[in-house]
Amino acid sequence: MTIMDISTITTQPFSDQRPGTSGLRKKVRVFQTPHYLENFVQSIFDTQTDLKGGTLVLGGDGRYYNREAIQIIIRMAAANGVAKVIVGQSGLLSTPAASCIIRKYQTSGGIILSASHNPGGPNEDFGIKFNTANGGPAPEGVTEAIYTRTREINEYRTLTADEIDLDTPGTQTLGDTRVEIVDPVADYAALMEHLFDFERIRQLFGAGLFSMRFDAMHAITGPYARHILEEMLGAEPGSVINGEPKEDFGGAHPDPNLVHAHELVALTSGRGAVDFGAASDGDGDRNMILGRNFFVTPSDSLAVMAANAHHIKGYASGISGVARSMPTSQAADRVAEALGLDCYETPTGWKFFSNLLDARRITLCGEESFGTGSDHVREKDGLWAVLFWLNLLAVRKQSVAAIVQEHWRRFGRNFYTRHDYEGIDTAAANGVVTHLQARLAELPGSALDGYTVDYADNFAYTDPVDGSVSENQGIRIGFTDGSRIVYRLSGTGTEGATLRVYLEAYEPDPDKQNRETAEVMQPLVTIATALAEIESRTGRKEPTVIT
Ligand code: G16
Repeated sequence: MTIMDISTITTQPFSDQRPGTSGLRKKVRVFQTPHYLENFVQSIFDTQTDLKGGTLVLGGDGRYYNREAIQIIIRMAAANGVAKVIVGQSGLLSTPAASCIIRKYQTSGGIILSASHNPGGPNEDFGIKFNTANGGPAPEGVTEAIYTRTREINEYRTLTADEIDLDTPGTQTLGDTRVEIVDPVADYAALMEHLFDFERIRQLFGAGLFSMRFDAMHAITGPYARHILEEMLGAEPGSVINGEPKEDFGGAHPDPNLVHAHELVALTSGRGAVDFGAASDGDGDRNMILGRNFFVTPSDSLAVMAANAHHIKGYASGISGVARSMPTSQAADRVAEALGLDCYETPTGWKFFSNLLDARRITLCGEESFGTGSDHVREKDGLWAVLFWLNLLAVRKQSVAAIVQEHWRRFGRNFYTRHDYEGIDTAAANGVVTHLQARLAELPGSALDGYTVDYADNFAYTDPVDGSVSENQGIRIGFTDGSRIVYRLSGTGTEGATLRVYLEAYEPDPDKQNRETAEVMQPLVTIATALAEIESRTGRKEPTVIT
C-alpha cells in the first residue's frame, strides 16, 4: 500500500447536518456534494475523541454509494489516528450486527451507513449514523455535539492511498492504521445461537410440517438469513426470498410492512399459504411477523414476546422490564402490569432505550415502527425477532394466530393502526402540530363523538437514568376507555414532512376481539382527522400509507 501525505482539506460548514431520529439521512446527490460526507465524518472524529488510538467498526446496508463512502471514511479514519478499523466484507454490516461487533470487541464505536427502509439508488436516499461504545445509536447529547461541530468546521483530514480491498477477509494497513475485513455474519450468528434453541428450531423444520418464507427485500439480511435459517437451522432452500443484496433494493422500498412486502403477504395468504412469514428492512433492524392469513402488529409482537420470554433459552431466567416508544400501543404495558414487570414509555427513536438497557432496567423493548429487540445488542434487530418467534412456535407447537389470539383473551386486545401522510409541505405539517398544541389545554374532560378525553399533552420524557429531558415528542390524546390518538412528525424522511397519526383502541371482550381493525378504528380516524384539520391544512383527503 502506497501512502502519500496526510492532507488537511479546507472546507465550509453545511447548515443541514443535524441528525434526525436515526442519523443523518439525505438524498445520495446531497452526500455526493464535495466535502458533504467528509464534513460530517470529521465532525464525528473531532467530537468522539476516544476514536483516536481506538477501534472503529464500519459497514453499511450495501445501498448505492456504500462502497465509495466506506473508502472515504477509512482514509479519514487513518488520517485521524484511528488505530484499527473493523469493516464488514464488501462493506456490508447489518445495523444489529454492527452493534454486536462494537460490543463484542469492546471498540470505541461504529459508523453505520444506511437510510434504513428508505429506497436506494442514485436518485434515492443515503445515510450515516454513529453508534457509541455500548453499541447503541448515539444519544442526543452526542448527536447535538456532532451537529454543533458541523456548523463550525473549516477543515478535515484525509490521506491519499490506494483503495482498500473490501472483498477479501484479512488485515491490511493504511499508514499506522490496521484495516480488518471481517465476515459480516459470523459474530452475529454466534450470538443468535447463544440466545435461541437452535436444536428445537431444527426439529420444527426437520419434521417437514412447517413452512416459512423470509423476505430480505434485496437488502442486507439476505446473507444473514440464508446462513442462519437455511444453512444452520435447516429451513428448506428457497425459504429466503429476495436474498441478494442490491444497491437499489431491486427498485423497491425495503420497508417490511403490509404495503411494501406485498409479495410475502401473498405467500402467507389463501390456499397453499406458508405457516410463517417474516421480512426485514434495508439495514436489518426492522421486522414484520406474519402467520398464515394473519398479521402480527409490531406492538402485539412486543407484548407476546414479553409474555412468553420464559419459553426462550436466552431469557428463561426472567426479564427485568419492558419499554416501548410512546406511539407504540399499550399492549406491552398490560403484560408488564400482569407480570409485575417495570414498564417504560420513551420517545420515538431506539437511542432512548439504550440507557434503560445499560442500567438493566429493561430486557425487551419495541416500537410500532416494526422494531423489536433486547439487551443482546443496542439496536433493534429484525432477524432476532424472527428467531424469537420461530423458537416460540417450536416450543408452543401452535400457529402464530393461535398464540396471538390466546394472548388477547388473557390480556385484552389493543387494536392499532398508523396513518402516514408523506411528503406534505413542511409549513403545513408544523401548522397541524401548532394547531393541536393550542387545543391541548381545553381538551381534557370534553367529549368528541362520544369519546371522553382523559388527557391531552405534548409528550416529554425525562430519562430515569441520566435525567436528560426530551420535549415535544408528539401530541397524545388519551380517552377514558383506553383509546388513544397520537400525532407526530417523522424524523427520518428526506423530502418535505411526514405526519404520522397513530390510533389505538382497547378491547377486553374476547367476543369482540376478532373484528376488522379498519372497522374498529373508523370512529377514531374520524375524530383524529377532524381534530387536526388534516384535509384543510395539508390538502390530503387520505393517508399515503396505512400500516
Ligand atoms: C428509525 C428509528 C426508530 C423510529 C423509526 C421511525 O428507525 O430508529 O426508533 O421508530 O425510525 O421514526 P420516524 O417516525 O421519526 O420516521 P429506522 O429503522 O428507520 O432506523
